[in-house]
Formats: sequence, structure tokens, C-alpha cells
Amino acid sequence: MTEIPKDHPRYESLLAREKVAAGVKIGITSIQGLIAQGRGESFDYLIGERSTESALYAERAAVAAFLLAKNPVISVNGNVAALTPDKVVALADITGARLEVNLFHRTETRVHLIIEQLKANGASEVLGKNPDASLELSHSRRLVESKGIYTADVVLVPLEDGDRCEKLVEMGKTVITIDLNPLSRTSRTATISIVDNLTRALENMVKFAGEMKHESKDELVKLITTYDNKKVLSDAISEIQEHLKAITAEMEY
Ligand code: PTJ
Repeated sequence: MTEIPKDHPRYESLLAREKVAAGVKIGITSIQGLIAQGRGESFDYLIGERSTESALYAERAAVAAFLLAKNPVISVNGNVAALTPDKVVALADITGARLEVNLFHRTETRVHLIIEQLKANGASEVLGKNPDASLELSHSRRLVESKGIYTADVVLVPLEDGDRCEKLVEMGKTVITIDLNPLSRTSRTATISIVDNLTRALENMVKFAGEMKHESKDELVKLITTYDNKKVLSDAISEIQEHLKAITAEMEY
């Protein structure tokens, strides 16, 4: 990985890019993952590279859903494994969620390497190697484990395609997504859409889980029942508009 000086004004963004590129080199991330990262970066610019109020609200609701769940599962793909292996393991630990590798560009080698990467970051069990159940989809993301994604009541699917998100919602699951594009089919289909950068979102969620696990069940239920995902998406778009207006004013275009 190229060393990025910490005082570089775009340190976080360049570091993330290096991590995804390194993931491709070691065979964890698909080559298409580079395109996904670029798409995400451009939306992050528009958002202002910060966790907005609407994102923080969705992240809190997502943590409440995880803490109330019977069988919460975090789905891990090649970009997640390259960017935030430590943070998904930490979130799984603190919420009692299972980790399951699930890939669009599935190869057994990539599944194996991602499992090893998560284990090197402290995971004890990682599902995904022996799929014994199938979602009604025509691509590889259909391959799931019966004790994981297939029976999960709450499932976090970061950087997802709209297809599987829709299917999981149809199956009656609470589906949480992390996607910087508030207009994507995934964001519009999910139960809880977190419009934030994966790294920031997981960092916030681990922190919230530490605080919220001491809250009463009633408080958590209240957060879920009053949660409004349509409002979150419309606020996310307004926050982008406001940010662009502020920048335009600052630059006196
Ligand atoms: O590892 P695989 O084989 O399962 O493939 C995974 C990728 C990510 C390549 C695959 O799911 C894919 O093609 O994803 P998309 O549809 O290109 O990207 C999914 C969404 O994630 C897009 O709307 C991006 O804006 C968003 N995104 C990309 N990087 C980030 C992000 N959102 C949050 N944080 C990011 N770092």
C-alpha cells in the first residue's frame, strides 16, 4: 500500500482508496469493487464527507434493530472486507450478530480469503463457505447459509445490489443498508437506509451499540416504531442540496 501522509488534506479518502486497491491485489476485493468505491467517493463529496443528522438517526435505529433481533446477521462482501474488517467484527461482537460472507462475484478462493481476513481481525465464526440455502435470485448472491442470512430477522447488507435487498425485504426481514447514494434502488428498498460512508457508519454504530445496549427494551422498541425511512431519504437529499448551496455561496460562483 502506498504510504499516505497523515497531514494530507484528503487523508481518509486516499487511505480508503489504497485499502480497496490492496484488497484487489490480495484477491479479497473484486476488480468491480474499485468502481463501486469511486461511485461512493463521488456521493461522499456531495454529502460533505460527514455523517449527517439523518445518517446518525438511521444508524441509531439500525443499532436498536440489531440489539432487539433474535438472529442478526452482517453480510460481508469484498469491499467491506478490505475497508473495515475490524469494524464489522467489532459490531458483530457487541451486538451478538453473526458474520456471513456473501459475494456478487463469487469465487471459493475469495470467500476463503475474506473469512481468513475476518478471523485475522478477531472473528471466531464466519459463515458463507458452505451455503445450504438459496434466495430466489439468479446470481451468486442467492447462496446463503440456513443458520445465517436465510433465517436472519435483521440483516445488515452494506454496499448491496438492489436485487437482493428487495428479496430480503420480501422475505419479511428488517434490512439495513449502508450506501452513500440515497437514490439507489438499494436505499429506496431497504427498511433502514444509512446514507453514510461505510467506515464512518460502522464506527458510529459500534459507539452507539456500546451506549445503547444499556437502554431499556422499551426505549429501543420506541426508536424502531417511530423510525421513518422515507423521511431519512428525503432528509439525506436535502442535506446534499444544503451542502451544495453552502459551498456555492462560499466560493461565490
Ligand atoms: O465483493 P462482491 O463480489 O460482492 O462485489 C461487491 C460490489 C461492491 C463490487 C458490488 O456489490 C457492486 O457492484 O456494488 P455497486 O452497485 O457498484 O455499489 C453499491 C453502492 O455502494 C453504490 O451505490 C455506491 O455508491 C456505494 N458505495 C461504494 N463505496 C461505498 C459506498 N457506500 C458507502 N461507503 C462506501 N465506502
